[in-house]
Amino acid sequence: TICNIIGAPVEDGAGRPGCIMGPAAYRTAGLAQTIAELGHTVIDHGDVQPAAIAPPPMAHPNPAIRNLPEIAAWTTAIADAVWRAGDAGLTICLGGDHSLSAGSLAGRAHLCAQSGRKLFVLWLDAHTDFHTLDSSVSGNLHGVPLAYACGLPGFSGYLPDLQARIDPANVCLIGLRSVDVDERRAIARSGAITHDMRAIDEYGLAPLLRAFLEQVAAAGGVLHVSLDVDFLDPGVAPAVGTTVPGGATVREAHLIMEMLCDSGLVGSLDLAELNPFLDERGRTATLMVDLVASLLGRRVLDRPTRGFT
Ligand code: DIR
Ligand code: MN
Ligand code: MN
Ligand code: MN
Repeated sequence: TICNIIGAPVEDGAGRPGCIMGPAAYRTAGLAQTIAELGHTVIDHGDVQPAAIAPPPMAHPNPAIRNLPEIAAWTTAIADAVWRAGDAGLTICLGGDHSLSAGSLAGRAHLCAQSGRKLFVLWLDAHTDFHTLDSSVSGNLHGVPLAYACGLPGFSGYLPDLQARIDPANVCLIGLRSVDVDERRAIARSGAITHDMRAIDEYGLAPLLRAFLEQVAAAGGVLHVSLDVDFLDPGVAPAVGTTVPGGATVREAHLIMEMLCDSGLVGSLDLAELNPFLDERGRTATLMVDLVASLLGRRVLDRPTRGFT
């Protein structure tokens, strides 16, 4: 498999600095070597450069909103890089805060609209990131990318217009444990599939994920996976600005990655929100690289798989 790596060192969408160092931390943790050792071809496209921000900055009626022109420039640049990488193999975006996914989802949706393949999204996050510019309370734009990519109202004129939007019915969110009031209403109304931590505790991850993967396969779809570091429990993944207790375990996260690999359905992956400044000796970056290895076929014992062979 050809693995396209795209660095997206955006940090303007997060509440504090540090995500700018994310791509460098993944490279330092040996991401490319790890993927190559599994027998794949790595193409590292380097880091995306946003175009210069055109003054005057666009003002938004919600006074909380921060860094909107910056995120607009990043969204355009990341969408373009993802689109140019094409839809062969696997494209991995190294964040950068989760606002990077506004661009990666827009780029993937554009590719799928051109190829006629149906795009599905697996959102692994403590949060829904389903705010609009009007509903955001924090004003941090890492809270809006999924709503933007699904075409919710109010983004036009502020973030780039979408070539194609994602159908919320094709989105599955897993790991939820911090959802703001307006997001909760909007995600319920959208028709997206939502599994909070309680659902994982009650049923286990495997049946929840299996049902969604069967839906993707039945539709002949391709899957975009967006992995926020805070999906994981802060005890094992401390390097993120918005830790929420009670997250996924190391084994749960590996199980997801192995099942995704076995499905053969994944076309793209975001690694979002890593803040290496908050880490202890790179342990979070190292765990994330190990999870990518499980997605790309690393196994304890031989098992049959349909993906990334
Ligand atoms: C919160 C936190 N809902 C916000 N969102 C985060 O800022 O809108 N998403 N951290 O990953
Ligand atoms: Mn997120
Ligand atoms: Mn999150
Ligand atoms: Mn949020």
